[in-house]
Amino acid sequence: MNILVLGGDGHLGWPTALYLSRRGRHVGVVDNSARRGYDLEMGVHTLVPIVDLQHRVRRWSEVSGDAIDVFVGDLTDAAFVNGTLASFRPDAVVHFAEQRAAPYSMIDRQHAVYTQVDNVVGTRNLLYAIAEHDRDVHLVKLGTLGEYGTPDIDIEEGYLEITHRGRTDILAYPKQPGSFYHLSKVHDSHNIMFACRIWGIRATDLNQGIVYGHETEETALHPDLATRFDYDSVSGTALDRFCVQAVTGHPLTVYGSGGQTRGVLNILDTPACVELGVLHPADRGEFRVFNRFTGSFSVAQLAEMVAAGHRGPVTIEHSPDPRVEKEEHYYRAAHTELLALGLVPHLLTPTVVRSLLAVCERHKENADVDAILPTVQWRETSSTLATSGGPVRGTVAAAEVG
Ligand code: USQ
Repeated sequence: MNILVLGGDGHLGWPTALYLSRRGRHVGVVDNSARRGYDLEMGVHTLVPIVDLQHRVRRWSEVSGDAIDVFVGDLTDAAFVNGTLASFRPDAVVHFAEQRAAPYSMIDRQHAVYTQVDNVVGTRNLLYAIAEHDRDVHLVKLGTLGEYGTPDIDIEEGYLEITHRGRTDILAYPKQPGSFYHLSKVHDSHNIMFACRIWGIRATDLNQGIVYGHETEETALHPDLATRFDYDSVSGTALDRFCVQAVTGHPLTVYGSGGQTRGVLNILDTPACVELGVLHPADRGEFRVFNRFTGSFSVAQLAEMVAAGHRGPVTIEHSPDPRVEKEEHYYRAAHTELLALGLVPHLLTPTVVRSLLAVCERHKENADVDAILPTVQWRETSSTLATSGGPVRGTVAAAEVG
């Protein structure tokens, strides 16, 4: 089976590529190094060092004996997308290649536009390429649980049965996303659903919660196979950030009351969910949505778990929330489809938090505590970061991957 992993140099794309390769799939990785470019732009870096894509792939081939094909290019370049599909001939395309940090998309107008153009145009080029190349190709797309927001009713998997004035239909679940990034995923969902309907292509949207953790069986085989670990205020997510804050003696940065509740997922379950989606493809014309998370926690609970798991003293600090979001709310989201396909989840336990703290402890000399406090304010229409010059499309791809 040929599987093309778009964004295969990123935090989750890389471990997914290795996981699929180790299980005998022929894997191709597409990337333009945009993720590495955001670090350069923001002046931050991954806690755990990573080597460049070509070195990673060569190391994987030595360690496993399996080759991974590399395609360097940008999904907003339609000719590149068409050419890559024609030459690799995938059975499935796994699409991680999007700007995925909510704070990055809220820096200013330029970053909001970049995020939405990059994500939405890239995905639309991909839909056209699949429709023109081979409509049997199964698109497995990384969506987000954040598309739904935090409604005061249960969240379903993609669709909701609605009865209105005596008539009933099953419609796309209402969306109330919380950032221009999350909105870009909503726009993608609409485009994919439409493409499935008009061209009869097949797609699975994996609406993923917040991923925590760092190592997978494959990335642990050699230090050069490590994936990135973000802890800065733009790209780091709550639990990973709290662990780095604890080991560096920084107070844990809970925004507002900390009652914001989210679905979370162990990094070990990310590639497993992707593989389940690939092995059980959607039907032709079907746009299928799976909610991908294995437990839900409030931000305050995550902070308390880190404080309890760390050997030294930890302070939890509640600062005004830089985002516009409900700080206390109802949250219950369905997530049965992947379990029904056979997912055996790795749950968030005190042992898992301690192992995450141990990774942070090992690499804490790399941590830059100046990168921890939030700099992006949702209520403002620009910020001091706007002087950074903006996203650096293309330049890093040439320097680091070429
Ligand atoms: N938060 C804090 N303190 C921090 C960082 C975050 O209290 O230091 C809070 C935020 O205000 C928010 C919650 O923690 O209420 C989650 O924020 P996050 O930065 O951990 O995650 P988020 O911005 O929601 O985005 C992440 C990924 C994104 C993915 C999403 C899934 O970056 O790609 O789509 O999780 S979900 O949250 O379900 O939308």
